[in-house]
Amino acid sequence: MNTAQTPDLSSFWMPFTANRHFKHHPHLIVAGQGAYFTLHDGRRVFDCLSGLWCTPLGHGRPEITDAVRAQLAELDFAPTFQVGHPKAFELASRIARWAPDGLNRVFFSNSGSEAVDSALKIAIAYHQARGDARRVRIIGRERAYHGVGIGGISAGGIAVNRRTFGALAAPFVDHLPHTHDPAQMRFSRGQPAWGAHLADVLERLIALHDASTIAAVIVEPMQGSTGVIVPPVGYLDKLREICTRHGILLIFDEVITGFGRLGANFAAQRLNVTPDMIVFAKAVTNGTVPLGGVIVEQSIHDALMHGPDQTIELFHGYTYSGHPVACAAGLAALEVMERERLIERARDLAPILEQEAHALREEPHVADIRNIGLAAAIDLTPRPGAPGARARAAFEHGIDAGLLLRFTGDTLAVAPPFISSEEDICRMFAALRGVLRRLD
Ligand code: PXG
Repeated sequence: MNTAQTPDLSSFWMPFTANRHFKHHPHLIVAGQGAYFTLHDGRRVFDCLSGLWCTPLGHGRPEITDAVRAQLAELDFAPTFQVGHPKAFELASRIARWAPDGLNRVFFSNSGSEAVDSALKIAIAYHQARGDARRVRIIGRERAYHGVGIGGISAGGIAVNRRTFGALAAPFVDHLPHTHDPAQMRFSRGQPAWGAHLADVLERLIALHDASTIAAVIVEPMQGSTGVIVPPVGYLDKLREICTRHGILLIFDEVITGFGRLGANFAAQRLNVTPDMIVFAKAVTNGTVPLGGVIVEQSIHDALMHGPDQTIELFHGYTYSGHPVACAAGLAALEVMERERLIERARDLAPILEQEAHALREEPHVADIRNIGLAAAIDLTPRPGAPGARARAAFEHGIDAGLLLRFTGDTLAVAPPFISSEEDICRMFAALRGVLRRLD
């Protein structure tokens, strides 16, 4: 790196980062255009994970830049407590049009974590409003990532995210087993055939806790952060059926899958299972301005609209819920996605990604490959006694090979921008093949 231009790195405490390692071996991203980032030393790298699943339209979209600039000039901030501004209503209506039928009320937050907490609160408030105040328990799932709010780490199932903060976690929570069993599904293409029966564990949790204590089940339709764990055929349908039978709300956390990643607006539509709420963030603004939210089925919303009409129905909200600049960015991003038919494009690119990903099967250290939509993960066998070291080495070699890869544990994940060309995707996997061959 060109140290003459390096800023002082000491003050920024970086999130989910090995800070000391980074500060000794920094990689700074200084520009982004299309599907590529430019690093501090001038090298260009392909953005293999669309930022952190945020930028399906690629970087530097002039339509979003123009919309944000115009919004800042016209109305840079306006409160949404007891007053409103048009863009928040327009974006909510647009998101409702993208969502499955019946899910048409939108609560805004600034991040996925806040959106998860909002959804859990809405679930509990809904049952309370119906006189079911005992329904406070939340069922999450092992290996789930629902962000880092107290609700998210409680329902989440990633042990390291919970370990230190156990004392803060919500008390009334239980977890379904995750669905990943390599012995049954190694090298699956798309949804594994095995595993629907794991949804039956929900019946056991209901027998244990009693349905009358359970407010909601929250799952990512495809578990992204933990390495593209694809739902078995029939699994989500079963969860839906069991929840409906027991009056339990089903929440899909679509922070990663929302807005096209699986080749449909939401995973709910791609997988043909309709939840009661959808949590979203990330791609709604193409990652440009923080924004998240919850799309709520109308009757859940309506159940809370009671009492005199001057009553505040839900004691919950953020200063920046429906921030005008975020909403302008969201409207512009969704407009581009519609106009350029980018979700269809993601769907068309998916078989190429599948074929290219699975073609790496015989490469050194590859233990498993999984994919769905425009996302894939490659598990590497860990170096003995050094978990994570091999994937970190792949990340470093990746930069030399022109790839910004995402690694977590010994898993590499790719989820390229929808604007990628077929050639971009083939080049990414060719470079990745070279990276795998260089690993020791
Ligand atoms: N739910 C899900 C399903 C997520 O994937 C969040 C909630 C939290 O969103 P915020 O905006 O609060 O970070 C997420 C975030 C990765 C990666 O490498 C994934 C996320 C964040 C950072 C990295 O897969 N997902």
